[in-house]
Amino acid sequence: MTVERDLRRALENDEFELFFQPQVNLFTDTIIGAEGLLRWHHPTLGMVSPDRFIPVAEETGLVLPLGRWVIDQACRLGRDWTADGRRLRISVNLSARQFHDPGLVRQVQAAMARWGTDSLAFDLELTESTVMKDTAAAAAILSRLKDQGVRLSMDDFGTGYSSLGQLRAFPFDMIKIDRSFIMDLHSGHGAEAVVRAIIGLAESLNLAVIAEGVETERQRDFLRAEGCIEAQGFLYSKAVPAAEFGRLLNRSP
Ligand code: G
Ligand code: G
Ligand code: MN
Ligand code: NA
Repeated sequence: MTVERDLRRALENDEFELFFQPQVNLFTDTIIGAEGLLRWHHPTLGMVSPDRFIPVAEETGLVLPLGRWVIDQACRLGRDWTADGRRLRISVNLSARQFHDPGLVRQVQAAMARWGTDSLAFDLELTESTVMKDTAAAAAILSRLKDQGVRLSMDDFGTGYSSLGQLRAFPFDMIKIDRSFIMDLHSGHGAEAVVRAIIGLAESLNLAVIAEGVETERQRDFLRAEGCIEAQGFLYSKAVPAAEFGRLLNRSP
């Protein structure tokens, strides 16, 4: 398969780029953070979506060196963006294989020690299925990450099977409401009740909450009315190259 063969060389050839999607305060429109999202500029196929190559990278183990590059890149750029004391949260996605890699904690620690600033909050996004695979091991890794000062977000929340009890047992800081629920708002599928319940759950567990995939003003207005403070989605911005994110940041209130 060409993707697998080409992936092996892509890191050396510098074909990856980390894009950033702004995360904003719904009430002030201030940029409070960004999610790093990988892009692969393939020499002949053009832009290849992570949906296509992350599963292959996961399968082959190439996600480990790739993930190390992502973490280092995110921290390095995060340092640049917070050099003036501006507070910012930079998140990256972790796959299951990366999460269970014994070198993860030290690697994150090294990147933060090398690039960290007092104003930078470095955040890791994990899905429910990643942490539910082996809950005892997951809890141990999560608490070691927390000890390093890493923030932890549960990605795609609402699509998996984690029990509320488990959610409470893990040291997450934030819930990311899956974009399928935001997409279904105002479509007669009852997503309003689900979104309201997740916001209430986050509040009662003392977790931050962010709505993903916000595309319309109507969705934004609903989230504001429900007291959701943070959002991410095409209404604000798609994922953009680092230089462009830097410009958005400079223009942000
Ligand atoms: O931005 P977008 O549509 O292209 O991302 C598609 C999927 O790829 C998302 O589920 C996202 O979490 C995942 N993804 C993007 N970047 C990374 C990354 O750096 N590491 C991992 N493990 N997943 C990523
Ligand atoms: O799985 P994860 O939540 O990490 O993936 C984020 C994905 O969501 C990326 O592929 C990103 O490009 C995509 N995304 C971000 N905002 C929106 C949006 O407003 N609408 C849609 N359809 N996709 C979005
Ligand atoms: Mn994510
Ligand atoms: Na998500």
